Amino acid sequence: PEDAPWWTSAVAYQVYPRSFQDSDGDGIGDLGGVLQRLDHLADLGVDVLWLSPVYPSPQADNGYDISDYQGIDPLFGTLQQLDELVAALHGRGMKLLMDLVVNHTSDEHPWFAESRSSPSSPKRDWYWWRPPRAGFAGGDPGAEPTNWQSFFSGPTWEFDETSGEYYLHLFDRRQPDLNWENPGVRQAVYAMMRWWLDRGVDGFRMDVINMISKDVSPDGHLHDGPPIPGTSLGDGSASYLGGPRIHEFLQEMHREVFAGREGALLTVGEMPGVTVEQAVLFTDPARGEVDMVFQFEHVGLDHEGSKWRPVPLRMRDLKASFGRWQAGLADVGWNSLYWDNHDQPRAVSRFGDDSPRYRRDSATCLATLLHLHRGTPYVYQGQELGMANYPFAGVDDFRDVESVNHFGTAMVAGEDPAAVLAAMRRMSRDNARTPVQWDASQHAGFTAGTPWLPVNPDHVEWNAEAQRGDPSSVLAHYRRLIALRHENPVVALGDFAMLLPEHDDVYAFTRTLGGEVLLVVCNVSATPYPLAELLPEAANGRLLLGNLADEDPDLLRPWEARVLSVS
Ligand code: ISL
Repeated sequence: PEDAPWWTSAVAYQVYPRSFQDSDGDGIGDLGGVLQRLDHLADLGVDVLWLSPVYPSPQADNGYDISDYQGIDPLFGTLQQLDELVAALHGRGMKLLMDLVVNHTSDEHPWFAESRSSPSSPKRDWYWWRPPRAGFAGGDPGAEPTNWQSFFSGPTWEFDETSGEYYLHLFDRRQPDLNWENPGVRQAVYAMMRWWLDRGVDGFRMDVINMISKDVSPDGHLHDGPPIPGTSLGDGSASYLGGPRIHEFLQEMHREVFAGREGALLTVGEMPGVTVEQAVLFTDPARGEVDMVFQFEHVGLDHEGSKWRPVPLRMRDLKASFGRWQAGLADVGWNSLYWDNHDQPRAVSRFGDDSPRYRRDSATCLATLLHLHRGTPYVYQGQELGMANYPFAGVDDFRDVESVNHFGTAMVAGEDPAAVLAAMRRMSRDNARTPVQWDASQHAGFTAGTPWLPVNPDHVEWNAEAQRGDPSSVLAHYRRLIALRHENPVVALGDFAMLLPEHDDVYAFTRTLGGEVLLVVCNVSATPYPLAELLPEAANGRLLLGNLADEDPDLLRPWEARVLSVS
């Protein structure tokens, strides 16, 4: 335990700056706002702040479309404020992770402008330009160089009239993919990363980093994917998820950027579709790639094929998935742990029960379940307050490019608008993006102006101010969970063993280190269960942390969670 890296006992907190705190009244959160709210983070006890993008950007995807990697968008503030943030965090013993978005740039990045200007531009090869499919005229349906479907609906190719060629965009058409085959691209990215580290930032959360290597033939050919039923498009993921050179690129980045600075830094690769076998390779310290990855298995269990076809989560599927990740990274590598982020609906609404009766209890139960796993937990802003999904009235209430594009595509395909809206209410990323609820005032203390996305009307009851002094609040429970990880090496490093893998409602496991054993038992339902019958070993346990008052030794109440010392 003494030589375990610092982040094994750390907890990270994600700030989505646009929705965190506005300091200048324009309705959009900013760095000045983050600086004002650092006491909240210090009070929670988190060790790391991951800041979603604040770089200059046309904001087609809320900053995940970057037009200058080495600046701050005036919308969010100044480089000087970023330096102030680094200093203020370091002064409080916290670290700053910047978001690194280098699978693609904005279409307004000067690199892309130059690339687009002419097929003979020296930067032409920095992006993926391809002629129309043989036998098709550019711009015609089906003329795209491959059949791949974009993450944000429609084809991954945009036709450029000027040159008669297409460029690749796995995400929005305003997010052209960089060509990592080109060494000039890679060196430019590494230089930019070194520049941020030299400024004092402590690491990076790397956006869709497992997509940077594409499977391309020596002659430049990219391959069609299997057709997606009901569409004219195909699934290209085999060509870009964990592509042939991904490990080579990450190892090169490590050598060029992190070598000599490793100990103090933290790197986490966001990797949709990553398997546990691949994650072992990505996070094996001996290989020099990244410290941990964000995997997506558990956030894919409650929908079929597409996130827009949600189905209820089955607890045994969650156990099987988390259990495999815990086992797979037990000896080599490391897990990250999360329920939600700026791309996911609110956890209490999705996996818990946000009805008034169980909202607090299910929020604290889910928190306990996650934070007692082995790995580094990430708290998403507002999660520590029990923030819930937003009651969207109609399609005009949505702002997110993914949701807006999806609605448009679904209408063209003749889907039922009411059904499409129902799925969007449950799954839209905008659920996570409403302003943080600081107090009960009109705009929840988020802004003096008009918020860019409305504040959830439930803020009058659910807000930080109301919870701060209340020991039974969701906030206080998060504080205790974070402190427990800091204090107790079993929480940080203990071996994990799943119990009751087939049980529909009770999620239980042990953590063991040396002779010490913790038993964690969480009732993820509104049905009470006889604890002694399910887990006799609980009887002699000493309660370290629970989420409900006055525990009854024999009964595990709805959404009750207990952490017991049983050694
Ligand atoms: O949001 C998703 C679930 O529907 C994913 O498809 C998401 O787009 C994917 O997890 C990648 O996310 C990251 O890259 C995107 C950006 O829109 C997300 O906000 C970011 O977290 C493109 O940069």
